[in-house]
Amino acid sequence: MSNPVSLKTTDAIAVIAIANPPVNALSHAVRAGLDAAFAEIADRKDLEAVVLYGTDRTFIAGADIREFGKPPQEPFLPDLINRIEACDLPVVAALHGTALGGGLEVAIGAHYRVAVPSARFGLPEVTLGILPGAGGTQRLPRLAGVEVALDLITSGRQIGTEEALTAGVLDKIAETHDPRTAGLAYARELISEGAGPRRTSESSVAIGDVDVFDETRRKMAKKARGQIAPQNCIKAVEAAVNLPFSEGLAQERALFQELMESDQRSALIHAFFSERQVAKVPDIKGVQPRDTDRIGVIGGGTMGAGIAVSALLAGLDVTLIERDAEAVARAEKTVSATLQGSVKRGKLAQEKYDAIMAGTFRASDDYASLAQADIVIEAVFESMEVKKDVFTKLDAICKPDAILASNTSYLDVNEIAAMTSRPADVIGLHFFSPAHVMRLLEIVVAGKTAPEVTATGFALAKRLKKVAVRAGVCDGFIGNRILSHYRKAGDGAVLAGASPFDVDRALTEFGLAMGPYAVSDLAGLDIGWATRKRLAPTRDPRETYAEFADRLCEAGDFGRKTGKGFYVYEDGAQTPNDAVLDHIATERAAKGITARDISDQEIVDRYMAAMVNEAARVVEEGIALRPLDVDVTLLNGYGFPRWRGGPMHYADSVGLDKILADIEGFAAEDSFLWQPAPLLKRLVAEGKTFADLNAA
Ligand code: TC6
Repeated sequence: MSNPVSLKTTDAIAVIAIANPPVNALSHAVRAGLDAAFAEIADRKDLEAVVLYGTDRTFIAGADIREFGKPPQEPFLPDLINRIEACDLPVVAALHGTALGGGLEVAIGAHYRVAVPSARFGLPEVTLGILPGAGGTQRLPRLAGVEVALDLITSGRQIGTEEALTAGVLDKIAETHDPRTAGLAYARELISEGAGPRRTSESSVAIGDVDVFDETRRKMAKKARGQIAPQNCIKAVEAAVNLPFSEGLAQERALFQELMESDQRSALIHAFFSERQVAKVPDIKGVQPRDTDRIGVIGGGTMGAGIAVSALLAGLDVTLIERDAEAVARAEKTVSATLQGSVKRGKLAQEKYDAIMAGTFRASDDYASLAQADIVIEAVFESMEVKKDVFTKLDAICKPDAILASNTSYLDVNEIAAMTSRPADVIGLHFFSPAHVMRLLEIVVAGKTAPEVTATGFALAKRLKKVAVRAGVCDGFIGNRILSHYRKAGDGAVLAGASPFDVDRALTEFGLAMGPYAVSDLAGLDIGWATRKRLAPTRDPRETYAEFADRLCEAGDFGRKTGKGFYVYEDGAQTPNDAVLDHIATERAAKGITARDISDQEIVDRYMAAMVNEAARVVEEGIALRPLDVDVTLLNGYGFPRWRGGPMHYADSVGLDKILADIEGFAAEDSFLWQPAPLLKRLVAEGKTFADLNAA
């Protein structure tokens, strides 16, 4: 393999270029190339400075994550960075694109940093379950102070050039957009000033408030509940304050190694790669998407307005349709208020907001204004009759190659497509509420959807900065279908003896963002009730139907929106609604169930076994392409803890044989709910994992 690192000389300046596409990750070859380049520089007498830059689209986006878990190969990154810092000539890192993780650590191991105006910086290791283990936790506090270092290292957030300059991470923002030109100009300036090496490791650490460590520990214990990486990050920065540099480095190494060996690290890296893998869909490989510049949205409720805002924030032209002038005015108000919220949070410039409201956004009650739309997304009431009416109108009005999409979360997209004269142009685009915030988009491919239309769905998702997952048609697609199954397992645990509050507690302790009953309250209990009523005629008589949620609905208690559901919402507080326990006791008596103690572990085991079992069916039926597509869906739309990697990764980590044994055990109580999925049985029999299917 050719050397990805080249060394050339220009005006007594050694110019080192890194060319390891796509993101110049610090693979073994890059580390070896850099090591050799600095060894050569140390032997030469004709040089006055060194410039280090990345070719193509970025500086260095970090260590090569694909090498994690493999036997480490010398030169190790911390040693390489020490060698760069030890160089006797001034070393300039010239930055563009994203200098992330090990890439930023290389940059702060250099003596000076210049960046093109659009460059971005960050230490995202914590999001992968590790810490900046190549001196980053020791050098950043010395450069930028403890507060800034703790913030950047524990959040993993990226900053731009202005913030980096203020923080002391950067010395200069170049006027040029070419990193090599910027680096050479700065090196010449340093040479003319007679500037020598400036080693960060030799400077002291500035600390403003000594309580900052405890405060950050408390903050992260709440914000990153259950995660070990943020806590180790804090300990490492603390070592920068309390220990000399070399001892701090050793401490950083030990804390880094501990994280490298953790399950959380492998789960988070699985999530990282899976989120990129989901876009690799075989039937659209190489297929050109259609235009998505002009979007139509039908319906200005929470979902429709959220979709409109998401598209507007991505710079697209949006026409929103509502049924009459009054509804149009209401929708306009919702969109405007949401966008203003983005302005307030600094996510949208005021001028951009003004431009959107004056030009790229319009609301109307006239379907004819959608005649030129490239794609129309319907987000009206979840009723087949209403949807059919909308699609019939769209079919008559939209231009020939326009894509007609439904945001339905359960309904049959084939049936919707059949209403039109162009079923190949019809697709499901299932957004999650609030649509301008939630990252997940299920792309529901119906029987006749053309590959070009599916490819356009993925292209649109990319423009909206969403993670798109391909789903097949079934009741609830990937996410909601699995959800309805594990919700039944939650209800089963309640009928057997747990309370809904026990279930919520056990699952939030496991790491879910919210427990299932608190989520139902948030979504509105009437939504699930409507679905249950819709499915009642087709319900299998062998199914144990839990009725206690229906009792709440019958009393008009729909959750947060009515102030009462599984919980009571009063004066900003959420407390258990004891009436629920009476309903449950009555139901148990009617069903002849004697309540028993259910441990938190059993609640988690039931919930996870049900989730994994239905997910296995979803994969086997081709509703999800691979187990990883299920993981990405649950991680981005259903609050599953990222540091557990998704249900399928979790199942692999505890062992599929354990999941199967749990299912078989629970079947003694309810043999209808707990039928093992054939795929799960087969994998266990063959000694295989879901990861094996991902790799196939
Ligand atoms: C670290 O540095 C630790 C240091 C301490 C050591 C002691 N390695 O995201 P994209 C691949 S930890 C290997 O689609 P974008 C990615 O899988 C690291 N591969 O592009 C994809 O491959 P595919 C800290 C990587 O323009 C392709 O590159 N750094 C790496 O939307 C394109 O990626 C990070 O956490 C990597 N480090 O975004 C940064 N990075 O085409 C992680 C990317 O085969 N990376 N790939 O699917 C990112 O955040 C983004 O990739 C990006 C570019 C912002 C650099």
